[in-house]
This record gives sequence, structure tokens and C-alpha cells, in this order.
Amino acid sequence: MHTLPILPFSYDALEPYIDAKTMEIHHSKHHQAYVNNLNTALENHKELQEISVEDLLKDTKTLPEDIKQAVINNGGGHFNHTFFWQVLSPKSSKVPVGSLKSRLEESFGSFETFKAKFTETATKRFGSGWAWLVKTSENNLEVYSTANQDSPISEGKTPLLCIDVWEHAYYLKYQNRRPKYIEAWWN
Ligand code: MN3
Repeated sequence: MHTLPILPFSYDALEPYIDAKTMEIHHSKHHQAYVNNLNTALENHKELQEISVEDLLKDTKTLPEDIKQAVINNGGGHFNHTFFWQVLSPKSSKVPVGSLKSRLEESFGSFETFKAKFTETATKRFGSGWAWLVKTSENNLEVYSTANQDSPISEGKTPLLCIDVWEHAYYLKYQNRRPKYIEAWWN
């Protein structure tokens, strides 16, 4: 059985940038629903129940047709949110340090250029989805976005940073102002 991971900080830890009510609903309702629906999808597929969500998503072509889309949607939702909670922190340095800093400068010219590209990618994601910083299989850094709960690991990419731009991630506090949420998220 897949289970909801414990949030590494309290629901109100990201105030005022992300409000406690949004965090509570996002984690305990939305993420929990992806976990529950993934477990339901796997109920009649005992052979897949011991496989990690990462491994389920890494090779979606081999999934049984009757549950393929359910695993992509709900396994993706489970994996993406688990990763998202890890990249958020109330004690952020707000700027990258160490090798991440130098790789970003090599790949994008500067942190500010990377930040602008990531922000634009998140802002322009039409409908629901995510913006990502990933490492490609050729060891390059790339900024791009995925729709719905599609996950970079299904494309052989390694996630380094992500932002959830589904409305459920920001609507209570920011309503239709996704750019304001993204700006606050950088904190
Ligand atoms: Mn979400």
C-alpha cells in the first residue's frame, strides 16, 4: 500500500507565502486522494503492489492497459507531490548554493535568468500542471512543464525543483492570480 508521506513542516510554516488552509487541504485531501486512487488502481494487480511509485512511472509503457492512465495520473500525483513537499522549506536560503548554483549559471547564464525562465514556464502552463527544473539523461539542466500529473521521471528526467500550478495549490489565497502565487513561492 502506498501511503501519504508526513509533511516535513507544519501546515502554517510557509505563511504568509502559502497559507495554512491551502497546505492542509493540498496535503491531507488532494495528495491523499492520489494515494488512495493509486492503491485502488493496483487492487487487482498484485504483481505491481510491491513496486515503488518511481519504478511504476519510469516505464509506463509496460503497465497493464486497464490501469495505465490511472497509474500515470495518481502515481504521478503521489510522486510529484511527495517531491514538491521536499523542495518547499520555511528555512529557505532563497537562492541556490554549491554545485546547483554553479550548474544553473553554466546552463542559464545566471540564477536570475533561470528564475525568469522557470517563472515564465510556470505562468504559461495552460490549465493544470507543473513547472520543473530537471536533469536530462544527457546530464543537462532543463526547464519545462508537464500537464496534469505527468511526471518527468516517465521521460527519463531527474527532477531537481518543481512548482505545482494546479489551482488547488493557490486558489484560496490568490484566486486567479497565479503570477502572485509563483512570486510568493520563490520565498
Ligand atoms: Mn497539487
